[in-house]
Amino acid sequence: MRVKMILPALTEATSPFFRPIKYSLFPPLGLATLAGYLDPGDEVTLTDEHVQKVDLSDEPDLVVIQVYITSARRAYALADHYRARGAHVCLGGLHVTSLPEEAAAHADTIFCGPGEDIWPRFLADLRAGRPGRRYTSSERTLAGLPPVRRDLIDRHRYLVPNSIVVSRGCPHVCDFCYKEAFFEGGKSFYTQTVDAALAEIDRLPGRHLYFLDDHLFGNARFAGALFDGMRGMGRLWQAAGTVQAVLRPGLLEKAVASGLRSLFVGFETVNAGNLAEQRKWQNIDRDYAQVIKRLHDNGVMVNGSFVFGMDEDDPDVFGRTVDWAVGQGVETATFHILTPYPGTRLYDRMAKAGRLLHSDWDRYDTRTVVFKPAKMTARQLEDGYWRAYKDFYRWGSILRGASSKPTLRGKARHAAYAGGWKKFEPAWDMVIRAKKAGRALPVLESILSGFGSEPARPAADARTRTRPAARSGRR
Ligand code: B12
Ligand code: SF4
Repeated sequence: MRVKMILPALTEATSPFFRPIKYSLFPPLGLATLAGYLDPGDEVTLTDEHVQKVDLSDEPDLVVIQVYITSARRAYALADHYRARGAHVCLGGLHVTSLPEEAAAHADTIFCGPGEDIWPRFLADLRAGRPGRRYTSSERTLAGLPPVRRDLIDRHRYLVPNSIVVSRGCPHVCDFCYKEAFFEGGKSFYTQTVDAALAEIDRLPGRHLYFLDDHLFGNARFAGALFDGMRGMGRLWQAAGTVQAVLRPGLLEKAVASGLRSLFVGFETVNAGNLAEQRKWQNIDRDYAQVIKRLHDNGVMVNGSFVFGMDEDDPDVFGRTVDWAVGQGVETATFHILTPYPGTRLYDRMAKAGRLLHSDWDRYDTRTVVFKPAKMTARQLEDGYWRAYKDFYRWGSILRGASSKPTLRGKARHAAYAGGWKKFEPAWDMVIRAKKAGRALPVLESILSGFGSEPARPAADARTRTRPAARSGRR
């Protein structure tokens, strides 16, 4: 069987005017996972449109497309194209799960939820000549997961080719998150066995790993055993974690001993009122400054994630957030505009209140305001979001953040890492366009390895302990 797997790109990722670095970070892990279930005799290709052109002139038997909200329009166009050419077209992923009827109009078969149970079931039905129209996941396990087909990925196109997930979902229930809708009808947080996860890590070449798990630390027993098992493997790794997980005694130390060097932390907001509104219970009353101090004391760089536009946010929120993050010595920050994804509680709440501005999914990209904010105008929110990026990454802020590091090397590394992401975008652009993203990996590895070897003891005066109510942020 000739199988074509496609991760379609949203328009801006293929635009000659937009920076492609974000889209050249990670390979399409979801599709490579599904490819593991195909037969050895199947002829399979995997195209990631963020980094490659899709050849539309071929005639595959089966087309498998992963649909995110922002790439839905493109995904449907590709699906229509291949159906017209006689292929059996499968659509799955987050957006299909949120809006199955919309997707079904463009597919022969749709898939709701994670693929590990329904995808092999569909393949068996297809080979038996009776493929269904819709498959909905209910059995949630990663037991017996075949090895991810990394051989289908052109590693050199990506800055971080070794992305990996060893769990699915998350134990929390934040209102704005995709996960409750996606995992409906079964478990919404589960892990591989520690042995299987270690075996997957062992298969990855090089040193650097990026765990894309929603909450790698979510099951403390699993995470602790995983980190113990990784000790001595010589890995350097990055991941996402929650405020709560960082504060849990012992786990962070194990992570660091196994090679953790940078953590994406979902602070989300500097207003405690917002946390309750978004049911982000796990962050309420946590000492956010203590989280950053603990990470820095352990030599871990912080990528702080913040969401703007929650109902307690007023036009001052941008300045307050940036000021707080810079003052804490946060190395990099990711800002988002609150975006109500279909299927989430937030979406239902906004829809009921008549606050949604439109359903143009292309613009549900966390950079565009798609709802009426409570305490500012949509324009103020969008302008403030862009200003936050500009203010956080201006040299003055980078140097102020760097000055919170106690040693000269620490200061230099802060400036190199923070400046490297944002200030040298034209250089990244050239590297990526020359299809040499993989060549930048050793640079990233050397910055990360230098970081861990020298825990950055915080300067006492640079950090005042703050609680979310006063001036902090999420996961
Ligand atoms: C890595 C990542 C990226 C990477 C790369 C994406 C990639 N190469 O796949 C980059 C940086 C490019 C990216 C960009 C964006 N992302 Co992103 N990203 C992720 C992240 C952290 C991990 C994805 C992943 O690899 N998961 C692991 C694999 C194994 O799971 P999976 O891909 O979901 O695949 C499984 C199932 O979905 C299913 N499945 C998927 N497709 C199909 C198809 C078929 C036929 C079948 C049977 C099953 C199936 O089976 C797979 C195995 O279980 C997720 C968070 C998350 N937990 O998903 C956010 C996430 C997907 N991103 C999100 C968003 C909003 C974006 C952006 C719009 C903006 C932004 N602010 O980041 C852009 C644009 C994306 C686009 N192209 O349209 C949202 C999506 C919301 C939505 N409803 O679509 C998420 C969920 C983050 C969040 N919590 O809000 N992202
Ligand atoms: S902690 Fe993160 S992944 Fe978990 S439900 Fe909240 S936003 Fe989603």
